[in-house]
Amino acid sequence: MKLDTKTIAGLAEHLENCQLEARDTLKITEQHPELDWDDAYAIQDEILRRKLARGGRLIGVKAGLTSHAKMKQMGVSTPVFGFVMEDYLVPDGGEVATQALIHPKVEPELAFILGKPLKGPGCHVGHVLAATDYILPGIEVIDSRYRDFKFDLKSVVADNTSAAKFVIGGAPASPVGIDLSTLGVVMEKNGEPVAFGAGAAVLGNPATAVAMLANHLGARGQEIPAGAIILSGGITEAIAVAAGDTVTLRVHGLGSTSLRFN
Ligand code: OOG
Ligand code: MG
Repeated sequence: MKLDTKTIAGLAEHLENCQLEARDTLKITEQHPELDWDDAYAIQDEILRRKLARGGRLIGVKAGLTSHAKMKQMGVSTPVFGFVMEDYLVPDGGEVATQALIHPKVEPELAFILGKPLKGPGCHVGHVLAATDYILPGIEVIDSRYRDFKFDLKSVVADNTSAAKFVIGGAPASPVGIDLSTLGVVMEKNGEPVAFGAGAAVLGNPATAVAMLANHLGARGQEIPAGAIILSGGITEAIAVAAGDTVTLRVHGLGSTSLRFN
């Protein structure tokens, strides 16, 4: 750790206020170039602590930058991990208030819902499939608090990996017996297909991203509890949206989920 507790608390407060007030900020590494990975996750943890202290409920975790399309779009090279709160979840077919966001983008993802807890280290795809109750289509709405969505990995980790809103829905299915690599996804904006892919875009198999997430948390003494929702990461690059847009994600054999920006 390079930053002291007071600086970490101050940066967490700043980033969370940007989220709550829908205003952007400069990358925090500009002011604190010495910031390391532990500092970045400590800032993220402090944002979570603030939300829990106000009565917020943690309902899941997310992996991000798990596909080459996303890494290329953002100019980075390793996955990152974050959390999602109950008030990030939009009902299937529901509305998102665009005014409460800075510059939202949508990503097609697979959501894993755990029936059993998952704990690293040593977690692999087999453990993930055995612990997963069902998978579902999920659309993540990301909204980096950084100006023009420009960041480096440590800044985006501190900003809880741009997490803002998400929707899940469709037809739940056990992942056992489904080839997650060839599972096809189509994301539509206002009825037009705008992004296509298959599960393999995410580290060869989205369950690998979930295993990495469990190992990341395990290294920090945490487990992913039963019932948690896990977003495994965008399969394609993220698509910008504006008020008036409707976005639908169709996943082969798993139905569809959608949301609308008002
Ligand atoms: C970081 C979060 C990326 C994903 O699924 O790849 C992410 C960002 O691109 O703002 O959630
Ligand atoms: Mg995502």
